[in-house]
Amino acid sequence: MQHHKLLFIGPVGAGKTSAIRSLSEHDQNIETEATASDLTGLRKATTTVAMDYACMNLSADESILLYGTPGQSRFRFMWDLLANNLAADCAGIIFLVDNTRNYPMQDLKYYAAEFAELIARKPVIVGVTRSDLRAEPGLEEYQATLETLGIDATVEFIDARKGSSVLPLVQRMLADKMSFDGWSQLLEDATIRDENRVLEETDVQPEEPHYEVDTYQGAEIVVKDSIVDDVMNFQGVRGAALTDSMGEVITSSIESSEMNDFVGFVSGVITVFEEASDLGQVRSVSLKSSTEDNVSVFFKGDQTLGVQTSNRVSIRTLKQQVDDLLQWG
Ligand SMILES: Nc1nc2c(ncn2[C@@H]2O[C@H](COP(=O)(O)OP(=O)(O)OP(=O)(O)O)[C@@H](O)[C@H]2O)c(=O)[nH]1
Ligand SMILES: [Mg+2]
Repeated sequence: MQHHKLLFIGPVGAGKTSAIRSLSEHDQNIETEATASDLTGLRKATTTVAMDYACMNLSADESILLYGTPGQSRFRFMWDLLANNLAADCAGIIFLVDNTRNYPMQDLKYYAAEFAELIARKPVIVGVTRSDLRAEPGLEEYQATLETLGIDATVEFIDARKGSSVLPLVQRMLADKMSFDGWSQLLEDATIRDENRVLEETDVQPEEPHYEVDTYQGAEIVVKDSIVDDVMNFQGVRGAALTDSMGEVITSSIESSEMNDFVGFVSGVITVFEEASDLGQVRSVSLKSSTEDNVSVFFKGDQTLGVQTSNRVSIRTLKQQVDDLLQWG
């Protein structure tokens, strides 16, 4: 029996689980979905915590194994396991990107960097989902970003909920590596499954979480001022300050002017840190105090977010919460 593996990667909610589900008989899949209790929950009810797996048995001697990564970076230990172990010998990567996220080009760059080693060795096809909800950015912008990343991949709009939309990507990736030639029958079957699913879904209306789709702001990241209010809602946060590239405070809920100045100062010296330490791009700096509050400073594009917390709050938890906020903009 010859197994051909494909790995689905991409950000939260891009449709990796949906795509794998759409290609297979659902009851035979392995999914590790958990209720999304964090910000992801605004966009969809569940998120993958470990991996997706499904097998397409095509003939007595050929099958396709589909592996999906979790999108959330807190589960990145699984990225490593999938990329270097379970799917290290995959025939190709299907890279899904959600067109309605705030910074899809940033998503592309982020996951391209995280899976750089595998991407360098394998063919990649990029599928952009949810373009029915927002048409911008267009395919040319993805193509241009891929070029700057040095990735030679085709990009197309797909609907990850529909097997008939996902299957052509699989076919393109694998057809010339396989002796299987029943692709048109597979496509017909997938189309019928899609239609049946639409009928089932109109029978039972699932409670979809709702969120507004903003208009596309372009590739440049701008953290919204409201992030300061959002951070203030986290447990143990005493204050937060957002500064610009010059270290000037844009907005702050921290009263102490020394602390505000300090956040601005860190944003100014971080490039020096980066060069002197040879650590590459620094994402955050945390100062832990044994008696007083802790201060964590996060860098995103040209802006810097400083957060003052009670020293009872774990810096790791705070980082995760802020990472989520910054990713969703
Ligand atoms: N409107 C629309 N919805 C889509 C499209 N593609 C996928 N979806 C929906 O988007 C959501 C994608 O969710 P998942 O498949 O769980 O995404 P995922 O990439 O596995 O996410 P994580 O496991 O959290 O990383 C589902 O609610 C799909 O129904 C599309 O093209 N258009
Ligand atoms: Mg998933």
